[in-house]
Amino acid sequence: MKKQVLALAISAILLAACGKKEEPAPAAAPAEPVAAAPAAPAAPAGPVYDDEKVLNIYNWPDYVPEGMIAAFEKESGIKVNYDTFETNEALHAKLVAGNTGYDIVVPGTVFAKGQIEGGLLQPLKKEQIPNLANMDPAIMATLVKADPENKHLIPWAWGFTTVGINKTKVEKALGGMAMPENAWDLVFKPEYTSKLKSCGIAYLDSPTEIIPVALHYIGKDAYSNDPADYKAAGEMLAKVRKDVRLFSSTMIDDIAGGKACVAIAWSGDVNIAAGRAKENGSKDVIEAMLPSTGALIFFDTMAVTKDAKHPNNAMAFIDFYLRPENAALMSNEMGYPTGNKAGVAQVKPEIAGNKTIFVEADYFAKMIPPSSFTNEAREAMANVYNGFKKGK
Ligand code: SPD
Repeated sequence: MKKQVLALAISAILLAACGKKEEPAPAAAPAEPVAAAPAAPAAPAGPVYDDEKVLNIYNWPDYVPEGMIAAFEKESGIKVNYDTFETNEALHAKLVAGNTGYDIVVPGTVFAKGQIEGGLLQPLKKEQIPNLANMDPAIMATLVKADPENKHLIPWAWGFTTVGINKTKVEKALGGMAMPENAWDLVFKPEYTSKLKSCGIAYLDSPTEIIPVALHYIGKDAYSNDPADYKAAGEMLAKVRKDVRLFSSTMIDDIAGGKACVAIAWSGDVNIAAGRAKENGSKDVIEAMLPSTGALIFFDTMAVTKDAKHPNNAMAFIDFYLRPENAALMSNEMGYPTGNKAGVAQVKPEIAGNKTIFVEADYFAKMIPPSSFTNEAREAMANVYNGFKKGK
């Protein structure tokens, strides 16, 4: 309720600032259409579907609320084939190879910029996505760097790459040693990693997940294009390699199941792990950290492939996903913030109040905003990462 009052207050301020007054809506539409002005394409009366009632979606694992796909299938009569990929690199390779067979894909904006420029994604038919109006304009504005004019991408969710810990186990493994002020020390500083290796250190298994946060840790630009910076990141990482137990992109069970007590992981996945551990009867405290030097923000976005066979079904699904109640489900069940302004009002108070999901403005200001990688930077990152992983 508080949020609604706030939203009303904000729109009142905006209206006042524009010098506009709200006009009462007309009681009824005119019986006969008045001469139509050639304006924006008219929105169809309802969803438009392709003849073949199929939709192929390619998304990250553990990223869709239970029952959401089934609800869309029931309502639309469309059969959804839902596959998952674990890294942006894997999705990118498929898109570059072409003929993916997928209609909707969910790249991070860090990769999507190049995919748009390379013609791998098609513009959205916005007239078929009326619920686009529910998106937060501030969030849409952040995508413009990757997608000028917001033609191709709509956020699925956003979150941040951070340090996730099983606090109970970490405190035990550290013995009397105090927790560091900067949580990144737990995964990058030998003083800590040498102790935490006993309960398990896990890293996300992808160059573009690890190298940017390593660069940030050593004081470099997380999206640097300077080869000397990559070399320095590799040198820092080499010092902790022997302490890293596993590389994984499906970290939820690794953390919840006790294979890792500390991980470089995605915020929402750590929150899911905390819930799963509880469900399994564990009393351990699992937390997504807010490192003092900031965490790396990401946006995962829905996009339609250039050769999608079911583009209309794709638009219909996107519109369905953008309903406020569905957007709210994403945050309530998956622990990732939605960029859907209308949906935020329906998020449960305990989720809306969780600072590791909806981070507070002062921490948000410290975070590392998303950018994008050039092909050269990606190659350099892959070389450093592969050397690190092999222990060379
Ligand atoms: N449970 C899967 C969450 C997907 C997160 N995508 C992260 C992309 C970060 N670059």
